[in-house]
Amino acid sequence: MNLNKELENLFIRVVTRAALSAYNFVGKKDKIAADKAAVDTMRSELNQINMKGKIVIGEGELDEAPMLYIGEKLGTKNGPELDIAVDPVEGTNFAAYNKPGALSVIAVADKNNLFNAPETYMDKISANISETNVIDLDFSIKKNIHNLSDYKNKSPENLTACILDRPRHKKIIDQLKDLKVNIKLISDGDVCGALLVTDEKYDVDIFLGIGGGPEGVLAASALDAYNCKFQGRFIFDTNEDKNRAKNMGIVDLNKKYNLNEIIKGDSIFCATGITSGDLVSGISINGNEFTSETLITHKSEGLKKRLKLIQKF
Ligand code: VTB
Repeated sequence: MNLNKELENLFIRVVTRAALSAYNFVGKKDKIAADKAAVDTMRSELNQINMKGKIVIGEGELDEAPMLYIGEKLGTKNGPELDIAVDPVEGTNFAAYNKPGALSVIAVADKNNLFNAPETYMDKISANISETNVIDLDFSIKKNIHNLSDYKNKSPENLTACILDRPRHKKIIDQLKDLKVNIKLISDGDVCGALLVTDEKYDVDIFLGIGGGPEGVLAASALDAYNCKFQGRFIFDTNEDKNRAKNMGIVDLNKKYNLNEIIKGDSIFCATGITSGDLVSGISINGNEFTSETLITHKSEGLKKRLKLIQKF
């Protein structure tokens, strides 16, 4: 097993430092600058880790951000071969406009254990359930809600669904309303949205809808540690998307992926708050020290915790 306890601290440091770099651009109305700051810091921090790391989920193409690109090799080359998924600033709008919920996120697994996903949209569903066939991307909204209602022994009026506030979700939202399900609309940040099912304190029973594919893979790695269910199906609209997917080895473009086809074996997931949100608090600065909060999961260790750190610059 390659993912030892020592690596936890190293990856916490990567996202903590990336969040601190992005924090300098909070409220400056410049998404690209915030992203670039986090990307540059992530790259230099990752390069100091004793590993043969490869980015399998990067960012960039969709919003032309400065990127840690898919296939990029990182680390000192002395150490385990690892697959790395990053979203240096998840919720660049949140950071740029000083809104709650901007995160710096990373997920790491052994080589070939993390899905190599193209930069495209993904239809997603997640819930905190242990049985199969309760929720499914191929079920109607009505069936998913009724199954969930039976499973949780809660009437639909007492269920809450989280979904990105987008015109493309109008039909789903209308169906949820008809079923009298409570709706938590989020403007961005669906890594966090998908993870709100993990703990009853967030009062979210199901996460649904179409968001970024990379964000889906990142969320899946944390949901695995929480033993939650997740399914995703990539959406390839253009021929360019389809060709890119084929070049990445995706044969069946309509395939529905279950969680353990996206992330296998052990994994570490870390998300540090840039601005405070539902999952974690953001960076705060006091003199020559800064405080950060990171949600960390490590599947094989059964680790799921929030870690507050006060560090010198
Ligand atoms: C989501 C969300 C991101 O993009 O994936 C969303 O997690 C989906 O894309 O924070 P659209 O905005 O195009 O609908 C973000 O909101 C921004 O990357």
